[in-house]
Amino acid sequence: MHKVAIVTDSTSYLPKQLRDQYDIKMVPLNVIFEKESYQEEIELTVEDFYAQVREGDALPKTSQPAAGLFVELYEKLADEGYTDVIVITLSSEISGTYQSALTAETMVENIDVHVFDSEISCMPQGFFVLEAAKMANQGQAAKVIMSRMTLIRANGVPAYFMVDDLSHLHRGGRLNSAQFFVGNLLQVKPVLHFSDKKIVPFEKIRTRKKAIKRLFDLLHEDVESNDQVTISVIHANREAEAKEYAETLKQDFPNAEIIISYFGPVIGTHLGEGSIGLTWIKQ
Ligand code: MYR
Repeated sequence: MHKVAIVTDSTSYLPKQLRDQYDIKMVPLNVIFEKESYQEEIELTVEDFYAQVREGDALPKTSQPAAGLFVELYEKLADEGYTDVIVITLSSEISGTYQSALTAETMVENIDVHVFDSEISCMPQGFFVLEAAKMANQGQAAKVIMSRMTLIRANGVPAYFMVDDLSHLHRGGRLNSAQFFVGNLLQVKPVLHFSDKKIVPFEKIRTRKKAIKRLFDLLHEDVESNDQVTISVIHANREAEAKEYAETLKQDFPNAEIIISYFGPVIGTHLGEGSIGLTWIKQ
């Protein structure tokens, strides 16, 4: 008889209440201020992170979880009677987290480890995690869950985001097509998305207001007002603004489930405060 555990890294930023509801385990990435390293969500809250960035002189850096952290978790899960563990990570092209989870797989023997590259991050990654957790709770086998996630990934999960200040992404080296922005790095509020596991510009836009409007236009172009869809507004320390967008979405898409999520410390390090994202998945 199989028993499948679902693990996400911290960057899916699934609201804790959802993680508890579906018994989803979480392995944190790290934020490093000066030489001090903090596990996000565990040792560093979102509020403290943005406050510290605003007050401090030095900008933070990030790092993947050590393989040892995954090994500890795999062993604990095996002791608890799990036969399989599915680990869903952020894109392997922007973080070594996927590699850490894979390396750890070679160090354990008493549980079957399946590592899934979401090829994205944040709430779109969270959609994979939620789907996997629901299936695991229904007693589905790991192979079936992995096939389902592979299919969802092949169909694509739309996700677009805008940043207030491109210099964070530029500094962290996570933005492809730097050429696109040469000469006007600070003047544009680009809409970005993922392609081939990497962050690439979608459209160059001049103002924050227009960039956010474009995110919503993209949603309206893809989703009919009566569709059964889950939509997530993702914000970097802009909760009130995100709530307003969620209210509008409730009216525009009466059958939709709306989830407000956030860019936490690790992703916030690379996007900067004020970033807004929109992602959706049809049911
Ligand atoms: C690490 O140090 O391993 C973590 C690196 C994280 C890079 C994050 C880049 C921004 C991702 C934005 C995702 C937006 C999804 C809607």
